[in-house]
Amino acid sequence: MFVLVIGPAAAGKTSIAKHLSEYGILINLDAATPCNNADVDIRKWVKVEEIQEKFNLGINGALLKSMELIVSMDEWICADKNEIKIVDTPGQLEIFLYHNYGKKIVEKLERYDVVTSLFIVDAQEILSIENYLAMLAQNAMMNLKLMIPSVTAINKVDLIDKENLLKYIDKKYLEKKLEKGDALHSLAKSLIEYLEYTSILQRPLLVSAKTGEGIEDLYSAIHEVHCSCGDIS
Ligand SMILES: Nc1nc2c(ncn2[C@@H]2O[C@H](COP(=O)(O)OP(=O)(O)OP(=O)(O)O)[C@@H](O)[C@H]2O)c(=O)[nH]1
Ligand SMILES: [Mg+2]
Repeated sequence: MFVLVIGPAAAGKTSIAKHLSEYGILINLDAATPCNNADVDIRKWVKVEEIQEKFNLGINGALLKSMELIVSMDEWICADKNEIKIVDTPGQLEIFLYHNYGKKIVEKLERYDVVTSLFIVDAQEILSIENYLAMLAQNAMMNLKLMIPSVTAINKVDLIDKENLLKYIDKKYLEKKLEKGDALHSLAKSLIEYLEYTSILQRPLLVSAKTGEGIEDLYSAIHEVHCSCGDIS
């Protein structure tokens, strides 16, 4: 199985990917950031700083161009079906939410093995109902765009008051808070139901790449998806 690690900038994708690579193979698809520990580093073929110069682009344009090049090549794909392949991606979320590169990568990888996504968010950014629900909405959009199973992990829990965060993860608490409301509240409520229906896991996992907290549970969750996708015995 390929695990596409996706999420906003600096959420901790690379740090989590490094932890998970203990269980499999690490592929770095971030052409802007070298990754020494990666088994396959896209920068062997595509470097953002060279693209900037060659095509006279700014950093964001060059990152998008790098994705265009990446989807057009196969050299970086490691196709060993017996391994879990962790694929680290750049923090420019619009690659997946707005452009079609994410879907193209998924379609490419699906020719070799099943693909799931691991959506990483920074716990510090979701410490209000509004922010938490907006994160769920992004997660839902990602699922819609990529149409693959998804696991969500809330990272950097070492930096927050966990009790505070756990309130938002409780469906009953959220529903109560959204009881009397306008169309936006209804949308938010429907979103919770949608995710409950679609997510393999009903709750996002709380992890810390810094302390290692929750990483084993995260691996188990991924492994569960792996088994339910039917490609291991
Ligand atoms: N305290 C704490 N810091 C973390 C944790 N995970 C990552 N960091 C720090 O957050 C920063 C960003 O981590 P990265 O793993 O590079 O995040 P990323 O999502 O790969 O970043 P981009 O690829 O640039 O989008 C680094 O300084 C990490 O050391 C965590 O669980 N706790
Ligand atoms: Mg990274």
